[in-house]
Amino acid sequence: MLPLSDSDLARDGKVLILAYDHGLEHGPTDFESVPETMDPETVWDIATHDAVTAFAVQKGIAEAYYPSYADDVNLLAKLNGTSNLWMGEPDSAVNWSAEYAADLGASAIGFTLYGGSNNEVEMAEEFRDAQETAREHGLPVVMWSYPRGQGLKNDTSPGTIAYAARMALELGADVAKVKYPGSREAMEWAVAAAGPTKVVMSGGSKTTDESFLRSVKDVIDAGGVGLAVGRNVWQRENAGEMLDALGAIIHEGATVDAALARMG
Ligand code: FBP
Repeated sequence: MLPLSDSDLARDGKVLILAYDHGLEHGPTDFESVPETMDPETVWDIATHDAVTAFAVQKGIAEAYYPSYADDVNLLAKLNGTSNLWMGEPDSAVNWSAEYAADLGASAIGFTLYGGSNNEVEMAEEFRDAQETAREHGLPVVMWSYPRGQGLKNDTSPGTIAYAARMALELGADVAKVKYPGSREAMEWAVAAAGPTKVVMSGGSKTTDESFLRSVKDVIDAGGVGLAVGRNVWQRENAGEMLDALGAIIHEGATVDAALARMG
């Protein structure tokens, strides 16, 4: 396991990943509420915020923009991803190799595993290749650990999220990115299941400022190290203020009320 203190992915052990692979995963519809976010440059600019420790994007967006932002943004190379047009059992194409990401200057790699999918076995084998290559380059590995598929009735139940966190440990991820299981206690279970693998929460669809910040605070109080978030930041007109508030909670240990006060 790679100590996060040796990497750019974390600051003082805490992680705030801004994710922007939604154009692939969900399609341009995610950009409709704040149309400027269709332009990747708008979101790269948001990613330069001090609180952000890494920016997760797919290959094409990394190739086109990272060279201009290399001094200000740590690149998290999201290696696999699939469009919302795909109607089969959950799966995710590997779109670039960890080696290519390292050559491009990535600080970390990200990889989705749909545990419970009929494609879990192939995805785990693809993860093995990516993880071992990342190790050769000293890059931390973040697993988007999302159990889903035919057999799963509830993909955010406490037991499922603890299992997701455990799978990330067993397969060699440094960070498990899991959905919020609904309470601090459930997140504590996931953190315990992950052992030395660090746990971050996945943002989810946009909600109110207060309820989102409360879930983030629960994660930190449960022993998680932070957050990987997309829509709850850049689907807001005041994305910078939301990052101020998230930075207060994640990097400074602020209360939700104190963080909300930062939003003006
Ligand atoms: P959000 O904070 O917007 O949920 O983004 C996190 C993320 O993991 C993205 O990297 C990814 O595009 C999206 O969620 C996938 O979410 P789902 O597969 O649940 O639709």
